[in-house]
Amino acid sequence: MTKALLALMLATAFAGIGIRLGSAPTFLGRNQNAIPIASPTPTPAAFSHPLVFPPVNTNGNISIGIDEACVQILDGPCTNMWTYGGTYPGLTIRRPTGQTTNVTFMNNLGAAAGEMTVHNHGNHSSADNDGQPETLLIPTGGSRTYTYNGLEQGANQRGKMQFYHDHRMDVTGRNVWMGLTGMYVVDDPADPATLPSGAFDLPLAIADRQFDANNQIPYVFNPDGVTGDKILVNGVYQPYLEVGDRKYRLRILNASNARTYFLTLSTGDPFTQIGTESGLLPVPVMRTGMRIGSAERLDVVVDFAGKLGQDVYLMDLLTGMQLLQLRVTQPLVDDSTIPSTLRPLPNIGEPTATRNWSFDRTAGHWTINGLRFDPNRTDARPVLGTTEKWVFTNPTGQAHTVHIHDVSQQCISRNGGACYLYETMKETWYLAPGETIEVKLKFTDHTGMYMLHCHIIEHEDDGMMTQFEVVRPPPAPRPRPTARPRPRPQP
Ligand SMILES: [Cu+2]
Repeated sequence: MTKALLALMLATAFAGIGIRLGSAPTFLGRNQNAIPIASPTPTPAAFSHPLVFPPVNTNGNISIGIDEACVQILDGPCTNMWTYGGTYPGLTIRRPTGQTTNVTFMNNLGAAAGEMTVHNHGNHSSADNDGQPETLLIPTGGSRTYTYNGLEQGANQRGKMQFYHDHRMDVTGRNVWMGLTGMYVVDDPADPATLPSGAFDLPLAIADRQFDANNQIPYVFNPDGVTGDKILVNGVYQPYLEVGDRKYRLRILNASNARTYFLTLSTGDPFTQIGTESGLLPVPVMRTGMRIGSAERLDVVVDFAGKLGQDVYLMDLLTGMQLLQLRVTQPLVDDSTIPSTLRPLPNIGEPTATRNWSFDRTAGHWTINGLRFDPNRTDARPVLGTTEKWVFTNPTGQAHTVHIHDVSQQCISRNGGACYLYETMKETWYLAPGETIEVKLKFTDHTGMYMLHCHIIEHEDDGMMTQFEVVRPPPAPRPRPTARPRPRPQP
């Protein structure tokens, strides 16, 4: 029997539809990130708190304070966090594509937190607005405005769910753990209008935390990844949501520092995956289980038709935990449909150069091609306007999530064979031990420095990051002047 099947049987045995459990079943998963479940802290009764959504701002000019706030997560004392605007997750930015957005962040944290930098993950930002880890920082007591023009190669950026988070060199793990994460939805009129929208379009950030006896979340760096035994959805532990008997679009972000999930529905029903972190897929893909590594996104539709009166659980198979209870309480008319074709991939041409990136373990540290991050070293200088093939390998015993800044990438092959149907275009790739993935990417619009790293954030902070600089093409050689006949002396 496979481990996954065993976990599935255990999970479904405790998570039958319509059964509300007094407390969540907890199983020690076999994944490398799992830790024993021991909870000295007051814990809300399972599914006693409603799912909440962070405030949404749709304006072209947005100001966000990087503020300390005490956030009510568990019962008992509130949890001191570092936040974008006072909530966890932070303020959700929701903007139409093709429109310029200016976001000003004010660093109101104490001096001990240090300078901050904000990366709009998945956005096609100019280098200066990409949240550089060691330059263009937001000083304590100061502010910085990031400008996103919403364009890519002369057209609108594709609709998708991005997210923004801290990216400061060496301490990104601490800063994200303390709460510096927010969602960022780009709406695109070129996407099918019949997909579930409005109140039926729900962004969900899943993230784990370890709480102490006072409900605080002290961060203890562990280069193998920092995890916790409480899995939160939009900052709530085991929330419930009342839904209607119709289709819903769930935009799922793994906002955890390190933990991987394997998501299922307690009913065994499939998700219809319509998109990735880089926008809609060419065609929808039905999936009964979905692995999601740190920083990956899954854009899915779930249909609750015929489930009126039932409770459906969003499950994590790796821990056996129920993450979210969906109570199907309202009869609703469903006018949404999922078209059989969604969005074709953009044509980015064929690669003219190949680069190899090995996500390594070297001298006790996480490295790329054997080297730890050094802001004074640049490992690639691709030329603006060209397409390259990048090959990622993982010779280590741990999984990595490979994240490339600047532009999305299209999958060429996985392990020498076909790519999964649901990973046509992405910017964060799950690379299990021993795996190889080939992608192609075209460097458009912006020159300058961009990051390439593992998004298991402690791997990144330990050194599994490098940078590449998109450069202008070399000037074309000047045409040689054609030799002209010498004037002949007149007789
Ligand atoms: Cu890694």
